[in-house]
Amino acid sequence: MTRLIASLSALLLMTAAPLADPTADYAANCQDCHGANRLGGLGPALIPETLGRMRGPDLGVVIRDGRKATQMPGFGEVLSEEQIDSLTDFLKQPLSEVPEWREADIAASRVVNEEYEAVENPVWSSDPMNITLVVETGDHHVSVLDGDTFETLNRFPTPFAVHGGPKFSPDGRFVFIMSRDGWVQKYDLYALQEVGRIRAGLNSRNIAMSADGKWLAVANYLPMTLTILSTEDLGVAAVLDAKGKDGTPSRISAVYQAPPRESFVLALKDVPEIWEVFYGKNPPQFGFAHDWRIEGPVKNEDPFPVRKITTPDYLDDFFFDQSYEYVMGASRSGEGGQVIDLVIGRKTADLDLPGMPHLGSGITWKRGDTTVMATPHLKEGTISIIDMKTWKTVERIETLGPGFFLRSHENTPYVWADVFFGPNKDVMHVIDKESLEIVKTLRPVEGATVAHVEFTKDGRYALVSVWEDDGAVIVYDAATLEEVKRLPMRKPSGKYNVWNKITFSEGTSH
Ligand code: DHE
Repeated sequence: MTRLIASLSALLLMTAAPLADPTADYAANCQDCHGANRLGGLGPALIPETLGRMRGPDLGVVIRDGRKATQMPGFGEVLSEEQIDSLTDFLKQPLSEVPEWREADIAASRVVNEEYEAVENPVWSSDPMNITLVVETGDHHVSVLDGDTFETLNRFPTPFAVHGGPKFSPDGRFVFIMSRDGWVQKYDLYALQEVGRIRAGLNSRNIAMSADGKWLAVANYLPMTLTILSTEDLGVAAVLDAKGKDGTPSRISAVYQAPPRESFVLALKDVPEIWEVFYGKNPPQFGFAHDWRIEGPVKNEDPFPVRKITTPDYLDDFFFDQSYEYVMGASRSGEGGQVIDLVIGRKTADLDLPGMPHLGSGITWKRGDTTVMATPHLKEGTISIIDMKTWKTVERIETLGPGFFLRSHENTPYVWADVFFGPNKDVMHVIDKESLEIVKTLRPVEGATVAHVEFTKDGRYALVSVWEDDGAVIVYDAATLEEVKRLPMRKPSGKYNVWNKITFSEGTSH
């Protein structure tokens, strides 16, 4: 009898808590917003390439409780803990097949803002060159700040999970913003209106603007392509497959603009090559070097000829000297790096950079009769200083932990360096550019992550992010290092001043 009762209660329990079937649970609860193929719709893509990069609460917690300030509701009442766990595991699996995402698919995704009206002049009276954008990842918005008064001129929604620096048109009027799901948004800063958006990839890394402002290149992981958009109307100009010289497909880690060369330079994740994609009318004539070649003949009608340079190692994070002849590349293994001369298409030096340098955040300045470059390390509490004539490391500055971003400005004697990782994530070091000494360590909010700095056009003020959901941008006097103002923001990440960006200030990443 007792045994019968036990079996009956077990049966009852099983009926109360249905067996987890993540495919069915996904179809019933998630696919309307996230797409039948998990590649996104109204909601973001639910694939490891995107989810693995997201900071914030665990996936299971988001499924159970929802995501604050978004349309993601909680499913804790609908799904059991077991169902949530198996759904979480299911979403962490890569897609068995990555669908095509070619010109036609990209073009079909384009959304034009029907309400957009172009204006002759800005609808505001601020200095157009001192406009500063703040990407607020807490609720996926961008705030447009007047860089003199720090008033917010507008706050507009972006696609979900913006990553990398927005790119301005050369006149500073339009800005292009990319999300990890491959959406590119065009926004008119004069009209304070979105112009439109397009999905250039399914999982993207970053974007780069051509020197003439005509083209925007989008580096993709999924699929393994470079999408080139016309900035005018977000039309698709080209989709280039990333395949190494021997045909091996590769993810594109990042694309960079090299204005004097009229080219985009690509860092590739899966092949030991650097690519240069030319968009100028007269791409350099090739044929004089030995270890690189053009894929196929360069025809005049080929708008984007590709040059593939073989490198002795996999290099996937770049920094350029101000002339854009030399590219410093960090080794994919995280140990060391190399300097490649883009003119001759060859490695010219090795870099002594252990501890995963984050070259993308590098900055340069004149020190004595040379130019130095500084880079943080993602796995070491150090900032390396490299002489750009000899490529030797001249100093390693010890910090309170590994950092992510560095910033300076031509008009300030200091470099600002965050400590993004570890117990001291709440500090910001201020370093003297001559002595290379830490002159002050700021701790504006005990326990809160403090990261990423941007300067106003004249370098007088430094804007620092308190990278928390109820965060802030703190404005510091860049000379006295005193706090001037605190602007409440939702997990502000990067900040971008129009002037510093369009003039390629040496104190900012390009
Ligand atoms: Fe970034 C810029 C790569 C993780 C915030 N990040 C960049 C750029 C690259 C890059 C190649 C330069 C693009 C540009 O601006 O055109 N980032 C990577 C990674 O490989 C890494 C380590 C792992 C990954 O997720 O792919 C990584 N990045 C992060 C984060 O976790 C950060 C802190 C939070 C987030 O938003 O995802 C982050 N990355 C940023 C920001 C910039 C950026 C804010 C722009 C900095 C700037 O000042 O220009």
